[in-house]
Amino acid sequence: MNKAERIKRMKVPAVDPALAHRLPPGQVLTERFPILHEGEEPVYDLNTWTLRVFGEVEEEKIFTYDQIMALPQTKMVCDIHCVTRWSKFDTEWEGVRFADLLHTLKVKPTARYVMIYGDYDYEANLPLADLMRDDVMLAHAYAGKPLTEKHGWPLRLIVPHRYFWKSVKWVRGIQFMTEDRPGFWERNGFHNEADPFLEQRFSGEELPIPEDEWMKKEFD
Ligand SMILES: Nc1nc2c(c(=O)[nH]1)N[C@H]1C(S)=C(S)[C@@H](COP(=O)(O)O)O[C@H]1N2
Ligand SMILES: [Mo]
Repeated sequence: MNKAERIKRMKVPAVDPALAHRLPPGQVLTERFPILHEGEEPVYDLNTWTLRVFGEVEEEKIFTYDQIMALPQTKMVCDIHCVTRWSKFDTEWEGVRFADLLHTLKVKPTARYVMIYGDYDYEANLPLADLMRDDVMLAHAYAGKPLTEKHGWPLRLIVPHRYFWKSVKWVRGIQFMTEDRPGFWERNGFHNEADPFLEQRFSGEELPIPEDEWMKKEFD
């Protein structure tokens, strides 16, 4: 099948012209929810699950799940954009704003970058300023229900204004840093900033991601 044929066969909703400005360049809208990650899905016991905060903080902290749930809770609706070209509008999340978590910490003024660690051996880097936006949260629920295991239960990051690989699932660690350092995909040819509206997909040459790559993955 040639490329034009393949694209014609993709069952994707047409974008309402009134919403077209919300679809970044080179993206296709989907109503389903693809599942994408490297490696195995972790299995947790909430009684032993922890979130470790370390690096440029006055005091390292280990949060239990109950302590996360006791922080101020926020609901939000946002659009998400994966570098494999799917976008999904109006996704509903509930969790703790990154900024609200930060207010419980004593972050040193030297902290300018953050590494978010997720199981297993996944990490993504972001400037601290990006994480302080109102729409960045550690989510534990999606569409009114607890996150499913495949989507990152019990806790995942949501960074709507960056390609979705920065939205680390199964978050276990947050490291505040003085200097930037590339995460997993950022070391493997993907863009350090990853703004979907600027189409910041790759750091160098385009990587050969087939147009329909995400259609072959699992969906909800
Ligand atoms: N821990 C972890 N988080 C991860 C990944 C991963 O491999 N491991 N993949 C990222 C990528 S590339 C994408 S597109 C999104 C997919 O989230 P979803 O499966 O809920 O759609 O998770 C991101 N978070
Ligand atoms: Mo992705």
